Amino acid sequence: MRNTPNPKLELDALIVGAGFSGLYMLYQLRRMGFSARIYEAASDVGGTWYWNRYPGARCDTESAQYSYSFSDELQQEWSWSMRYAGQPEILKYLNHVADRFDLRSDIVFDVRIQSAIFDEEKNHWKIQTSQGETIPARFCIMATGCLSSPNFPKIEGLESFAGPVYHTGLWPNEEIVFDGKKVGIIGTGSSAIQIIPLVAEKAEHLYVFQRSPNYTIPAHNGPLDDEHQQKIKSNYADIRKKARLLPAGFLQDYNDKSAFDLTLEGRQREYEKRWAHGGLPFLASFSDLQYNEEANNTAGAFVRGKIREEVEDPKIAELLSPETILGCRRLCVDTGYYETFNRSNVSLVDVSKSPIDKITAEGVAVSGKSYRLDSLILATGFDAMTGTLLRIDIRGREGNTLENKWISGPSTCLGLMMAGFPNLFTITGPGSPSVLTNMITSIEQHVEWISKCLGYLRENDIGQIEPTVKAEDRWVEHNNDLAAKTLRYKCESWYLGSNIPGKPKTFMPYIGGFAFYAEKCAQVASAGYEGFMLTANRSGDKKLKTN
Ligand code: N01
Repeated sequence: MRNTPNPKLELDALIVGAGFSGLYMLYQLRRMGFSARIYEAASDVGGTWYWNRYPGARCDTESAQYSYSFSDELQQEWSWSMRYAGQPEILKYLNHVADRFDLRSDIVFDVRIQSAIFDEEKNHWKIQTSQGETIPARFCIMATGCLSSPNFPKIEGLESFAGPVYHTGLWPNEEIVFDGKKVGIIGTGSSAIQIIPLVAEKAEHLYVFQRSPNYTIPAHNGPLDDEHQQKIKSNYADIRKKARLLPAGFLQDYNDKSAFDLTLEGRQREYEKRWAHGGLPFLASFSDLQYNEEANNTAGAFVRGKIREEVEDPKIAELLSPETILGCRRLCVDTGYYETFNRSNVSLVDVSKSPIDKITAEGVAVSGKSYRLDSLILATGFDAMTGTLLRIDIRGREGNTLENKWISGPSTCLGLMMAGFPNLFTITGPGSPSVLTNMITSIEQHVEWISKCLGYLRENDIGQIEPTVKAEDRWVEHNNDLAAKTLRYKCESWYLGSNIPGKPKTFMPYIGGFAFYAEKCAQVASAGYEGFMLTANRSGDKKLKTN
């Protein structure tokens, strides 16, 4: 069943965003006969994978698992070319999904949602677009992604730079030529670690302005051969099922031993094995790496040893070596990062002790020294998890704003809904496992929970759902307690909002693991949405559409 494009008619659900979450949400709601439409600020589908098209952008979760599981036909017919897919291939996949399930006819592109205001009398959300339209919808579903508001650093003179400035999270849809250019890059997080080796191959000179070094594990990326793909495809059901029972929602080799169950040699062997395998499973080398600082130090020391082996100049190796807790900040995965610093056309500029003074028309000034540049890349991250939601003027009951509710940090029930904001859902919102898991596993779980919930409301003639303040407070407290027991709480990171000046310090993603979380969500639903207030439809309320 299709929507009418008439913006004045009340939709059952308006979905914001056409990335992995929004596309699957639309697919599910349509199947259930609801009227639903996506509004998307970009000109096409893709979400994160639409905007982050910088050279080297690549997913660091293996392709076979970083993909939808909801349609066996889809997972059987699609073949990934590489162990870790690059951004162009992931975008192609999402375009394929949109076409295969004929989703585009219910997506409005190039329109940004500016506000969502709950109308208590009419029991619907009034959602205003950048085109000046106001669309009424019973449910508003924020599929806005966790990392979709780029962070532009407040450095004096940034706007005065004469050459082009690119942010990795807003990369232009055209080839950018760095050949023969003097290029500067600010930042050394996951995005920078991916783009640096590629720009270094082209630029006359690349200056990397590093405030803090990060740990990165080699990807050892390579083509996926047919035999391996067939093996995965014939075991897909089992792989997905097992992944959902694990904390990261991702099937990998977890070691349940402590780092101190082994001798120094045994431990080194385990780390060498993991280093040779590559990628994020390095963090699963031992069960106590995220809880015991001493155990964690053994992993950090191992990686620092690798940096010293790979980087020829000991001073540069030292600067690239973090002394922090491994995995406290998001662990990075790279292809050729450390050896890039052996190139004669790459300079590492330490801005840890003395920050960038200013940016001028000619370049970047640090400690009184000027670096002349033709182009500048900002790999300075995102206002993660809350930034995009707060950019929309969201007002719930009695006109209360989300901004005001979250003034001391985000609070949600299960990362899915907020007290005072009835019928408003967030997919992978703060308080959900999201960025600490395979995003696709988490997205599918959220979409399925929300779809079932809407089905339940329709069947039972319920007009509103909203968490109680008590249930929300309990969830926030539970996550804070868990987070405080882990080492992730012990450093400045975007998980805590520390990368954005003035952002309240709260551990935003849910840290209790995907399996526990999904079980909890299922229990809540099967107990008739325990912790949520359900209000019957009033006589004048529009009935939700049925198949
Ligand atoms: O952003 P970041 P990102 N002066 O916030 C520096 C996901 N992701 O885009 O660390 C100087 O990690 C800042 O320095 P510091 C992944 O979840 C996934 O790289 O604050 N430097 C830091 O080095 C990831 O974690 C994939 O001292 C300044 C950098 O900018 C998340 O996205 C690929 C500065 C920001 O690093 C974000 O990664 C890419 C200043 N004023 C991203 N301001 C894959 O799947 C900021 N910095 C592989």
